Amino acid sequence: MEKIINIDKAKLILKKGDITQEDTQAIVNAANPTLLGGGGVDGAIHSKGGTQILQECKKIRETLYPEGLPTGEAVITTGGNLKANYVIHTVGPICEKGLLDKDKENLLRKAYLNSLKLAKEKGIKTIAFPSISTGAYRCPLNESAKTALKTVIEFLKKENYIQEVRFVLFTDEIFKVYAKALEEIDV
Ligand code: AR6
Repeated sequence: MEKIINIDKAKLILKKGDITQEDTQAIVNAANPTLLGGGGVDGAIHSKGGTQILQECKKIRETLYPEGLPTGEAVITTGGNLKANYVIHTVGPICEKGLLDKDKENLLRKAYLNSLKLAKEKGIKTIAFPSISTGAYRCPLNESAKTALKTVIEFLKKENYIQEVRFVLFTDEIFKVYAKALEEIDV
């Protein structure tokens, strides 16, 4: 299951898969403010990536973010034992009532955008994202998919640095929602 479109010179790819297996230069982690791990994609990245990632996250907490990483911000560590060289850790919003209101939408947008900006700063040209905030953080899949895709497409249209962005979606159902959302967006 894969869908590929061109945005100027870059490729935008939707695929079904496990993000810990991706060979992009960076993969993005849907973390929480502690940066110390958790369930879902965060748990999978830490367990497959090994302890080096956690050590670096602890360092970041001690130095840059003693009170935790604020929602919408992003930080980078190496990829440990993963194929990817780097992991970009970001925190999406929590949608308590399953609603993506304007504030939450803006925070979700920031999580994608700050991850892309950080990738560019570090010279990363290929990056893979999971569907941030749509698991444990309970944001609605369809609206979150649209926000995610629009944010990435806008960035790729403005910037020529990043060559490939992959959305790595964990189930058939999530893949289908993203594929439909992409069809509904004016690219
Ligand atoms: N590859 C790709 N996608 C995955 C994988 C994987 N290996 N595993 C799960 N997903 P979630 P959130 C999908 O809950 O909603 C953690 O405990 C999953 O199906 O991982 O941002 C953190 O520590 C869903 O579509 O992240 C935080 O506390 C998507 O990844 C909290 O969860 C996001 O689900 C963050 O919640």
